[in-house]
Amino acid sequence: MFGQNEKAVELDDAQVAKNKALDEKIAQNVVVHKMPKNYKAGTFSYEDYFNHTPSSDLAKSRENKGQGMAHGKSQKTGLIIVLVGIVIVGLLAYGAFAYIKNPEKFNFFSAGTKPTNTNEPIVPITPVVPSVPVVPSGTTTVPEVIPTDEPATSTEPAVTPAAPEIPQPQAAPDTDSDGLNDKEEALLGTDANAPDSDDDKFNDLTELVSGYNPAGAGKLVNNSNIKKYLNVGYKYSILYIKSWKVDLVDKGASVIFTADDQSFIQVVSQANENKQTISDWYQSEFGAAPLASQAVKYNNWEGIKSADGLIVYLSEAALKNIYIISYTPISDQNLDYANIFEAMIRSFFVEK
Ligand SMILES: [Ca+2]
Ligand SMILES: [Ca+2]
Ligand SMILES: [Ca+2]
Repeated sequence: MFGQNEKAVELDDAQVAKNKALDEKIAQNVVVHKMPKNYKAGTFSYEDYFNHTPSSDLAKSRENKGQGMAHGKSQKTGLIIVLVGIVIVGLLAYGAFAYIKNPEKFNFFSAGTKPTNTNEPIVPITPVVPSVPVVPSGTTTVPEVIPTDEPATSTEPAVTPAAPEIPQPQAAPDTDSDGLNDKEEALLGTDANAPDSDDDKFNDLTELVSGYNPAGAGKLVNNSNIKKYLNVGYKYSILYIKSWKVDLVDKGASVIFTADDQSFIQVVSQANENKQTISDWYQSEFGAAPLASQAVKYNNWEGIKSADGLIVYLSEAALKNIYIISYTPISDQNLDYANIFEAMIRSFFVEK
């Protein structure tokens, strides 16, 4: 009975030892042949690895070694990793120190160049359109064909007329000092840098107020920038700047020539009911006789000029109508078209 028991014990021990050896062998075989799937793929994880390990003791023993797969080389590898870590930490510390000491060196964008900010809206580039040069409205080319029979030599007045007593422009400059300011020269097509634009020995202003073309051959009406206005109802004609706007009021009883700057020259016509001379009309109208210096006489009419020079009252020999020609500048200090006003007065003609 005891022997049986002893044998039974021995058998049990032997069986236990055999089973243990088998277990270990199975466990080793499993470890060798059942590597975690992710390890093969190169993305090893401990969690994955232990989940596939059949023996928790084995997993525990490997965990205790600290580096999992490091096995016997773990100490040497750990030392290398520690050394590399120390070097990296040292480099980072040096970099931080260098940045704090001199941050400018770490600005990788050149001075003045703004780094691209992707948060900023993209502004479309506006193409540069070349500006159109401003050409004075009154400037046009002088007629190309100049008649060979220059009327100026034979029909110019033998005596150069004296400079008219007119209000002198105060705003626009007169570059060539010929009496015509630069704005008037632009309107007439004359040379603002030459006192005698057409080189005929007669000064630009002298030609203008004498009824001749200062920009070329012929009379003033031949100037390409000048046009004749004819009023049929009140039977008169007057020259004006072609580019100016012409407005008729009250069936032509008032005609307004407006310049680009909105200054204007106006002709008002009315019946001379009492057939008065212009001097008598002026006295009855204003209560005082005109001064002799105010009297003006051109073509087929006689007139009285206002003291400020901006209005002329006139009547023709037949004393049928009274005509009033006035200049309204944009300001009293800006009589830019005084010479043109004078030229228009002198061009006024009562038609038959
Ligand atoms: Ca001039
Ligand atoms: Ca000139
Ligand atoms: Ca001339």
